[in-house]
Amino acid sequence: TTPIYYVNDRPHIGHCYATLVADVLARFQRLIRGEPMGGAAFSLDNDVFFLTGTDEHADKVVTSAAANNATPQQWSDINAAEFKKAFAWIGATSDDFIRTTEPRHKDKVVAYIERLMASGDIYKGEFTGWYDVGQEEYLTDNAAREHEFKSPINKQPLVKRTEPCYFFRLGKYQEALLGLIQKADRFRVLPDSRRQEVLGRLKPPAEPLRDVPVSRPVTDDPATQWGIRIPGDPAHRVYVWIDALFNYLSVVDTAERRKFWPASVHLIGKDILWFHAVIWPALLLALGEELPRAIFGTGWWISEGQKMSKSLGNFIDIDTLHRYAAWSPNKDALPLGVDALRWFLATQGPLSGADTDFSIAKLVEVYNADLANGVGNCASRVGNMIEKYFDGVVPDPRGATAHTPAGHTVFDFAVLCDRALQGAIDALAEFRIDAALQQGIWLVGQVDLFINHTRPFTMAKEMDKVRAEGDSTRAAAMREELGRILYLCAEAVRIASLLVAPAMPEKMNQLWRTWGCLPPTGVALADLAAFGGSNGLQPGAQIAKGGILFMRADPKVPPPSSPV
Ligand code: ME8
Repeated sequence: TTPIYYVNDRPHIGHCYATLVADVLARFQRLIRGEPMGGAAFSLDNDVFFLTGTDEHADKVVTSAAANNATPQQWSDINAAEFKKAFAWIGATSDDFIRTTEPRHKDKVVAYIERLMASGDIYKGEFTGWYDVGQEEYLTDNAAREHEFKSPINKQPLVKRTEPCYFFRLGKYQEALLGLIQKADRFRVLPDSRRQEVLGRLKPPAEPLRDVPVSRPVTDDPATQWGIRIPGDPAHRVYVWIDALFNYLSVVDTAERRKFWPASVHLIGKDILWFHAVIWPALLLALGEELPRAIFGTGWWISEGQKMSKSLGNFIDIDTLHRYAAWSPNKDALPLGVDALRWFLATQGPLSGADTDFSIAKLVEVYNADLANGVGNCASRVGNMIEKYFDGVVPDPRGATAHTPAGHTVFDFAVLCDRALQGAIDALAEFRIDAALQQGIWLVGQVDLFINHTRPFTMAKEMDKVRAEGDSTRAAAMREELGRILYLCAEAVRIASLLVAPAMPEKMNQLWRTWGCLPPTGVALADLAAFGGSNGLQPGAQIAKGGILFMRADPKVPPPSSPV
């Protein structure tokens, strides 16, 4: 799952990033299971269920709707459509898109609240506290003091509020949560830095968890009337965060989809870690539901060295992303493309570490290194040599999977490909999509190294010379060796292409079509990636002349204009 996004505004790079990370993960998992084209059709037998959506009952949706002369529902409709469009453009293969204003969600939320009221985990009381209006959340007294009564996020002053209110007995679950997070088997908080962050707030000497408000009052002010009503008490509505967290369960809480719970992972940004690593699992414990297997908190994108802000003019919104993808980094007008952007975001993003700077210079650098000079160049070199020296017919390695270039150690591609595949799978177990994708680039690097050591183009020239001199036996032997080398290269590139495809599905499809090696549906990754196996490149098969995958960026071409 991804976070569900507030619809007060249009999507930006942060939203696209969170959904992209989930998409790469979903595509990888489908590929592992043998659904390489993934996401085209939703099937209930498909173990991957990828959920995204929008969080619509926020007060800031009411505010921005009013500022735009729209009702909250109209404004939500407009922006939810923008999110759907943005995610379709970025190529997200989500299986469902939940909007919290949909009856299928609202009805379930009411039922969950009723259950929690019946069990006594939700009760009525009165609340006074420091409220962060921008974040729509209360801070603890300590946290408010620590931040000098200003929002830690947007630095606006906190507001002191008192209100009758429904509470959730969070305190009751502190010990259970602490145990679960420490044990990290049924419920993992990842990466470890995020886990430590949560543990620090759960373990003594941290102040004991207080029960948390789960409602907001409803008054005559229309601004307070947006949201799901507390069952049996229409003077209160469900706090937007509680409403939102329930989306993960409400969507799959049907007879056909129940098997998808518990979620494998909630991918979130670090800003919403507390809600996901503490409040949400406590609610689930109270409901007697299983906990998600993992929460993974990513860092944030910043832009050209600074926090993104509209006033600084460095805000990377969806239109800016469109412009970057449409920009051609060379004079041949081949645009950078969505796949290159996906690659950059997925491999260079703030997945598990510090906040990461988005800069055009870095985008171009990575594009050249990994794509134009990496996968693209290697695939085209190998394809062109097979075209030139073997009329585009895949040469026969006669069972060989390894070759030792003169004066070098052996290149055993069966072993190298296996290592890359295993590396990717291991990385995915920790949700490290960046490291998983890099395995494909590493493998391409091995092929490049192999080409540099074996110099097939020089070999081809020598072969022609030997043949011209009349030594046809030697020429034939050379041709066989050349064919073996090129087969090893091509087959390794094919396997590398599988490992980068979750980030670059369009471009790798283009390669697979020209090489005639489109992965058949229903074959698991382990079989697809078996070197020289029945799903591999077949000796004797014809490969077509390929178009260019990625055209090298020309440093003389000016970068696209600044974000705003
Ligand atoms: O918090 N870099 O929604 P939201 C990376 N509705 N990721 C970013 C980012 C940035 N600069 N800015 C935002 C909410 N994000 C709630 C969530 S979930 C039950 C409810 C990502 O629209 C990040 O993952 O403010 C953040 O958590 C998410 O967008 C949601 O942003």
